[in-house]
Amino acid sequence: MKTMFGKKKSLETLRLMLVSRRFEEKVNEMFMQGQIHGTTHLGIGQEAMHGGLSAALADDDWILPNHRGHGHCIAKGATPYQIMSELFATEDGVCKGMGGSMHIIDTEHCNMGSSGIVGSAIPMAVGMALSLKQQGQNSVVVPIFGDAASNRGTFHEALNMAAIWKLPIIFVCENNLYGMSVPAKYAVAVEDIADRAASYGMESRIIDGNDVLEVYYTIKELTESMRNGGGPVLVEAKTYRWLGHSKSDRREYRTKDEEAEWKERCPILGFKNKCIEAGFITEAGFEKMDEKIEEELDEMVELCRQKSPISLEEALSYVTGEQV
Ligand SMILES: Cc1ncc(C[n+]2csc(CCOP(=O)(O)OP(=O)(O)O)c2C)c(N)n1
Ligand SMILES: [Mg+2]
Repeated sequence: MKTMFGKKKSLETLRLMLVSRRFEEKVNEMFMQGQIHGTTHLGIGQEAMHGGLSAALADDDWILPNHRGHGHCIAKGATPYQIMSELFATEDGVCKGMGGSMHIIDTEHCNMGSSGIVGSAIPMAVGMALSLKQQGQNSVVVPIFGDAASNRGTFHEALNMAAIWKLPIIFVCENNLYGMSVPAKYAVAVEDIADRAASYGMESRIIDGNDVLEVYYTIKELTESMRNGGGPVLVEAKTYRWLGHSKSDRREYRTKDEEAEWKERCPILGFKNKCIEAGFITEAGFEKMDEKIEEELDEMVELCRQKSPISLEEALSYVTGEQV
């Protein structure tokens, strides 16, 4: 089931996960320095989801990430510069600087975007999949949401409708064990969120969300089944966010031991070791790749810093239609 990728795909996937990690670290640094404002939710620790999903999905498959979605947006095709510019609120941002961290939408790469409303994208996926199906298109729709979102009514309504209409949707739940400070063990009434699918006569899978190969092969198999008329499936990926929920979280609701255990299962190191074992890269080659990414990100941040944020007048012009 988990056959190693070929060399090219392996190195592309490894690089993508590393870009996601270093990008998020850079975002963290920029926030700490007060260079970018608002709030942000980092996906550090969840990179196998970014690498696995993007490798498995076709260009015209749609994703709808949640508020923790920078890595998914980059993986689906936006450049790190477009996403960083969005955070710096400049016109080079993927939404011309008006969306910010939580409202990134990139229809050019079939990314219908995220919002700050937990669980809001799940029913949107149903509408999109229904529309695509009626148009006779073969695309699969993938809403990506957290454990806490699976407690919302939107999740349950969406699963029911997707099931009765047999829509091509892979509901991907990134169960990172917490919704803000609340443990899923406390807030979710079932042991495994995947079990919720049974209420809607829907198939489900539980996967290791830190294993990029497992994510890839699961999603690949499901997209193929859906392109041949298969109905929706709920995938629960067990994973962990290494940092706090957002910018002001001291993580007092969990132990350092728990964090250390999950860091041992780092999705990037795990896959890097597989790439080394397969002879695709050496430790030195990996370090070189890492340094190159860091350099590119530093240059990118410098470019963002040189640009001015969009003006209020310019932002308002999109509402009023008046030219600035
Ligand atoms: C409808 C709604 N309720 C509550 C919130 C406040 N809130 C923001 S993020 C969050 C937790 C989300 O947790 P989860 O869905 O597990 O995603 P994660 O942040 O862990 O990736 C909550 C409750 C919100 N933004 N929207
Ligand atoms: Mg969560």
